[in-house]
Amino acid sequence: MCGVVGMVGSGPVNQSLYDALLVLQHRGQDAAGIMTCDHGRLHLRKDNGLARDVFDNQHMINLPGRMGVAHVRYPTAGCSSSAEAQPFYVNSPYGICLAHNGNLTNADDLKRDLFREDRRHINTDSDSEILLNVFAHELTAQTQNLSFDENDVFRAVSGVHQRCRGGYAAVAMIPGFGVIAFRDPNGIRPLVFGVRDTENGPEMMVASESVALDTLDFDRVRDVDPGEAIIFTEDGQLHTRQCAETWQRSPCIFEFVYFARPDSIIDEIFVHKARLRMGRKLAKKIQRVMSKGKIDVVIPIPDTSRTSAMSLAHELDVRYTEGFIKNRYIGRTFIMPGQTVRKKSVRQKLNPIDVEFKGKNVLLVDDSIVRGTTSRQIVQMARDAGANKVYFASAAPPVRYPNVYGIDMPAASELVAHGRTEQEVCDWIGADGLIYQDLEDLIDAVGKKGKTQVQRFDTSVFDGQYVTGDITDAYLEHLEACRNDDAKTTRDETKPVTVIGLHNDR
Ligand code: PIN
Repeated sequence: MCGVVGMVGSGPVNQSLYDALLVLQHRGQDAAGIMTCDHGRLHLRKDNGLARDVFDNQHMINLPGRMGVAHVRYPTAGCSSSAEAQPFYVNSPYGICLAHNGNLTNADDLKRDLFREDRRHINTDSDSEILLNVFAHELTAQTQNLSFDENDVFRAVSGVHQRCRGGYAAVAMIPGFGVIAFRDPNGIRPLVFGVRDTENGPEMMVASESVALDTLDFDRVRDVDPGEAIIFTEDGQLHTRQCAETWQRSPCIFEFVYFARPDSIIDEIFVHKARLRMGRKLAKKIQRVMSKGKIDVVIPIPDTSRTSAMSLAHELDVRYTEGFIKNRYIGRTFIMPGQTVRKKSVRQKLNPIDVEFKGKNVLLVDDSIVRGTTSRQIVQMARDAGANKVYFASAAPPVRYPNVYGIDMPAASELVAHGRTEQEVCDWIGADGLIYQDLEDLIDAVGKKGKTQVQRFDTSVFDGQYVTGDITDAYLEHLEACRNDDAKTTRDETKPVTVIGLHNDR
């Protein structure tokens, strides 16, 4: 998952972009980048690491200008070298830079077409570079001479929609023109924009999550519609247009389960409230499947699940307490010569408060169970702390299928619920009972039909139904081969930092 921001200001935008990245940091901790434009000259700083480590005072001084785009990365497609940090830049036409959240599901075909038909070289494994080049090519195709305007840009975005498949929320910038933002025709990844008044005039910002607008005192105007493009021109005009022939609002439901900050609003749905409703729905299920009085205390697994665990406990009328303390300061793992890296244990991140477990029947609540490895260790920690019975509740249904739209999830074979029944997962994590949210309840909790503008959620990780309709078994097999742990290890060990030269897959 990644976070994107774009801004046109009435003064320098570097500080606001940086501040926005800090509140979007939960969307990606792997790399950060800011590109600004000052008097037609682009300035870039990007590197691997957290935003607070990537930018120092001198970098900020070197990012002048009244418009810019920024990005925090969580690797999905491609790898995690600093050369693949974003924004990306291409010099023709006009000079365009772009930052992207999502994943293109036809990236291989696009890459081949870009080379064979458009004569464009892609120098990384990142699908964001592909998206940028498709956009650049489409803009070239729209413009006959030096001048261009927003109509050309909107037509270029239409061209992107016709060629690209998958999930994408992108921000781009063209020197002397402005900032452009667009969202895929299914609106899988979030994108929202707002305005703020300053003594020097109005400013406009577009970001992955509304929390970035809130904390910087922008008034949220609305979500960018699926398929829509918006333009903030350098001189402060706003242009919007629907660029897709057909579109539907079908956001990824996992944003609500876990990824988005609870204080964000996505497609007019308050994430915090959606999580409260998840807890209430789950409580109702627990009442249906478990006899009363079996649970003494509800304990959340920090942090995301707190909201739903709280409403769940309230609905069950069972005591809620914190039982695990999370260490906020997880340090680096130092690699000593001749030693292999030991994965940090869950125990180093979470420590139980024994008195809350001793002799009690506890219900642990988490937002989801993905690999199950953490859940298993936590169940054991609860037992070691003296719990009598350890029940486990997941605010999301079993995750059985991989995500193809930009959430960095393991290969299907590494998902604990893939090919296992709920009872088998329960046995695997070692719990005395496991209660999963039903998918219908999750959908109702996030956005009941008719009560929101959402036509359909992307629930593919739970039911294998991919909203773009283009996901074949062959694609999933390819993904399995790229994503499983063995493949990752080999790739990380053999991959050069910068990829130069021709690729074989053309
Ligand atoms: C972690 C949120 N959440 C915890 C992410 C663990 C799955 N895991 C998904 C549960 S936090 S496992 O709240 O943001 O800190 O099933 O893969 O073991």
